[in-house]
Amino acid sequence: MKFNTKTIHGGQKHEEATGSVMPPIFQTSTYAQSSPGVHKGYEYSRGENPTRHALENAFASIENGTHGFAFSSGLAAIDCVLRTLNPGDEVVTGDDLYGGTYRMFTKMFQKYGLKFQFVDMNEIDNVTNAISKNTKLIWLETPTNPLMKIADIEEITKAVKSKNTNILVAVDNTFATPYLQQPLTLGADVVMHSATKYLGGHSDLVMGALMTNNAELAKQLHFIQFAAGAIAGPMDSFLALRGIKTLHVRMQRHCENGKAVAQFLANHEKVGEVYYPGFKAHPNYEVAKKQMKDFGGMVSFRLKDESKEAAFRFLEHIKVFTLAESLGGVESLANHPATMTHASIPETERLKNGITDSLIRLSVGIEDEEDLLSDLDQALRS
Ligand code: P1T
Repeated sequence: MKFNTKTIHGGQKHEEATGSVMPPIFQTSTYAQSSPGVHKGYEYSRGENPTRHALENAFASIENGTHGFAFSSGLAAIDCVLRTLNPGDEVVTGDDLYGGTYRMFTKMFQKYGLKFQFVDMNEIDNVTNAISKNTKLIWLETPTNPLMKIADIEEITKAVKSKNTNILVAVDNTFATPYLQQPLTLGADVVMHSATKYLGGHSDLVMGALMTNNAELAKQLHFIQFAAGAIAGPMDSFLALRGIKTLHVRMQRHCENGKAVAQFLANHEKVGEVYYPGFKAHPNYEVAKKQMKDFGGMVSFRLKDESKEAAFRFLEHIKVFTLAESLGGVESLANHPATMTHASIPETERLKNGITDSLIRLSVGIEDEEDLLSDLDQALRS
């Protein structure tokens, strides 16, 4: 199956009892047994639930994986991958990450003896030079949140595996989605999503996903999902499955509108730097072009007036865009990373990496381009 067909049919089958085209919402915690241990494959919904199972099959299919797992949030999915490690193990990751991921690495797992190195993934040598005999995991986010840096998944994976085939490469594919890039096909071992974002697509659920084609790793992830318990519920699983079925058409429009917004901002007299991997001037444009089908719907920028007041004035005047955390829904959102999504990063780290008060991040939705551009223009002139 090709990708657009997969989003609708991949890993899916009609429900057997009635032919129901969509899986029913099996809103149950438990399942009747005829004798102790004798059941129909389902014992307790933390372990298995048919609606979640249908979604997990779809998750696996769209990322070209053999196994998919649905969690109660994106962070719960990241937590699951990190729990495969042991005290003393090391992780090499990027210097621009979602604030919650950074917080989990530094505030949750560091105290259990994991060590994290944050490097600029632009240069593959930065990654390989950070590898020690204790390195067990490379955590890539590409494009990064919020500075839209691009890491070369295929080349980094090759370089890492040539040093040590046992090091796992994980990719947070939230910003790109499998419509734009498929990390497992590029050699990665596991893909993670905040399915809260583009996979769900409608800002109506919080969910995480893991996909892999490594059967041994899948066994570990499944055990942790069951034993730690951060599973996605049946209703949310149904919503996410419905969302995935339109991923390709939504992404196409997100990309078109993202391009229009990026170009509009780049030509606007009030706007300074624009961060968008589809610009030839982007430092990783060539990698983005090679690795991604298009450039997505996320755009970050700075105002020429770099004061916090100017950024806040813009964000208080947008009308079609909504000022809110999150991204990837059909509606356009704007975010101030320094005070919202990335506030958990210590100020000195934030500033060193470029998350200043003048930085604004847009999640460009699928509304009419004209309405989006005129809204931005009036807010920029406010
Ligand atoms: O919010 P949650 O579903 O737990 O996912 C966490 C997460 C992980 N990875 C990336 C790249 C993310 O962007 C996120 C969540 N991000 C936001 C809420 C945000 O507005 O950036």
